[in-house]
Amino acid sequence: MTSNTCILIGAPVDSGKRRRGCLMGPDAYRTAGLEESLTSLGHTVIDKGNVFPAPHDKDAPDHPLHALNETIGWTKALSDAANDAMSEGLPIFLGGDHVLSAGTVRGVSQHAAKVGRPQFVLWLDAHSDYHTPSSSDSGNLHGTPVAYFSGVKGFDGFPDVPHPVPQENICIIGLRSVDDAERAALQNSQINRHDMREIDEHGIARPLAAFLEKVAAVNGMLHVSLDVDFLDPDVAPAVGTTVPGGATVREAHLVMEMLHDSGLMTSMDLVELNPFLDTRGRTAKVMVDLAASALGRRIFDRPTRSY
Ligand code: 6HN
Ligand code: MN
Ligand code: MN
Ligand code: MN
Repeated sequence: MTSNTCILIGAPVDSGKRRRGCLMGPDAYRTAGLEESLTSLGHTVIDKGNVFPAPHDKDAPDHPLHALNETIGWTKALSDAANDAMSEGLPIFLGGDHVLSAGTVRGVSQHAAKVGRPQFVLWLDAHSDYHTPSSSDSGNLHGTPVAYFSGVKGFDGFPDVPHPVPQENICIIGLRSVDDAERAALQNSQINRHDMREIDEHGIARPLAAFLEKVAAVNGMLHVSLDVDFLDPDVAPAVGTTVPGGATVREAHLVMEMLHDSGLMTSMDLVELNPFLDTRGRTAKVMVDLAASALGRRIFDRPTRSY
C-alpha cells in the first residue's frame, strides 16, 4: 500500500446553521483516535491543530442569512489552509458543519489549477447543498457550498471563485432530501446525482465506479466530502439534519474502499458531526473507521475487479 502524509486540519465551523455543536467535531475525531488509526495503516500523520476564521464584521442577529460574516471569515481562512496543505500531503479537514467545504474546495481547486490538473468533487450527503443565499428557505449556509464552489453567482461578500469546479466534475451520492429550488437548479445542471432509490435498485458501486473512471481518465484530483447524514441516522445519530433511509455502514465502507483502491482521492472533508448529539462517541467512531477505509484499511487483499 502506498503511504501518504495525512495532514489533519481542524475546522470547528459552527456558523452554517443555527443548531450548535459542530465546533466540537475536530476534538471528537481526535478523541476517537483518527491519528492513531491512520498511523497504524503506515501513513505519516501531521495534526496541524485548528484553523480560525479570518477577521470579519460582526453578524447582525436579525439577518436572514445566519452568521454570514463569520462564514465568509471561515471560507477565506479554510481556502488558504487547504491550498497550503495540498503541497504537503493529503489534507483531511475535521469539521465543523458543511459550509466549511466552501473554503476547502475553493482552496484545493486553486492548487489543482496551479499544478494543471482538473478538480473533481465526490459529495456524499442526504442533501445536495446546492442553494444560493437567495434560494435558501432556512438561511442556513451549510445548504449552499456546492453552488458556491461550482461558480454559481449570488454569494455577495464571499471571496470570488477563480477556479470553479465544473458541474460535470461533481458527483453527489446519497440524495434523499432536496429542496424545490435545488431540484430545479440541479435538473438544469450537468452535476452527476444519485439518489437513494438508485442505490437501492442498482447498488452503490455502479455510480461510484463510473465517476471514478471519469476522474482517472483525465488524471483528475479528487476531493471527497463526507457528510455524517449520508449515513442512516440509526447508525450515525450525531447530526442535526437526520434523514431516514440513508446509506448503511457497509455501503459507506464500500465507497471508501473503492476510493482507496482507485488511488484517486487527494483531499477529504469529514463534516456535520455534532458530538453534542452523539451516543457514547459512536458516530465519531463510525466516521473515523470510514476515513481509515478510505486510507487503506481492508479486511482481505483481493484482486482488482471492475463493475
Ligand atoms: N447539509 N436543504 C436544507 C437547507 O436548510 O438548506 C438542509 C441543508 C443541509 C446541509 O447537508 O450540510
Ligand atoms: Mn451537507
Ligand atoms: Mn446533509
Ligand atoms: Mn435547502
